[in-house]
Amino acid sequence: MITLWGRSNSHNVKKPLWLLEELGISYVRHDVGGPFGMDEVYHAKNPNGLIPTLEDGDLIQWESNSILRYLAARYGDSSTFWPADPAQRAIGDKWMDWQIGFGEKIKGAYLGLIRTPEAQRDHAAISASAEAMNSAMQIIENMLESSEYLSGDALGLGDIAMGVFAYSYYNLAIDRPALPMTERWFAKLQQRPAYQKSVMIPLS
Ligand SMILES: N[C@@H](CCC(=O)N[C@@H](CS)C(=O)NCC(=O)O)C(=O)O
Repeated sequence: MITLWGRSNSHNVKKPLWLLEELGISYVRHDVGGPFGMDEVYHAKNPNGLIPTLEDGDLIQWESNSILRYLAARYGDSSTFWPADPAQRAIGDKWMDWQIGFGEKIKGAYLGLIRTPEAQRDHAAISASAEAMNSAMQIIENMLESSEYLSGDALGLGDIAMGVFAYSYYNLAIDRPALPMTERWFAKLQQRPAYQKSVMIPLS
């Protein structure tokens, strides 16, 4: 049985949760991090003191994108989440690394608007974060003009990593430019039961 450690409202936990749901794998999840804290047993599994951590038999894996790669390689279908052709796999793979930069850009707006009382908000930091995200999303928009998904013709790991952040981007009270291709992609993600279950929860 696979065990996933981490609170369900974390972007980085949502990624493996979504993939586990897409793959139809049985798993148990334990709340760790944020208000749930982390004990010594958890720190022994993940010396970074961060979530998520995945346990599968003797394997203890951390770093959310590395967890995605492991799950896809072990349980995925070579025609979808883990393409056999390295060049095909590389298309989605780069978006997983690109997403790490986006994760930094979203922090100002996410923490400011979701986790900070209104009176204490740093509006300059929120605006700078929104502006940085809007510029980055234009790069996604350009990619999606010639591709159905970030990973190519089908949903792949690049879409999982960025799709989690797209949900937050579209649910934060910020000004956004029109991005028709990105909105089409986001609409397709929202139709997936696995995305609905693991990603589409109120931001907290
Ligand atoms: N690079 C790591 C980053 C993990 C990370 O920053 N996790 C955050 C939540 S998204 C965390 O553990 N925060 C502390 C906490 O929740 O207590 C990954 O992708 O797994």
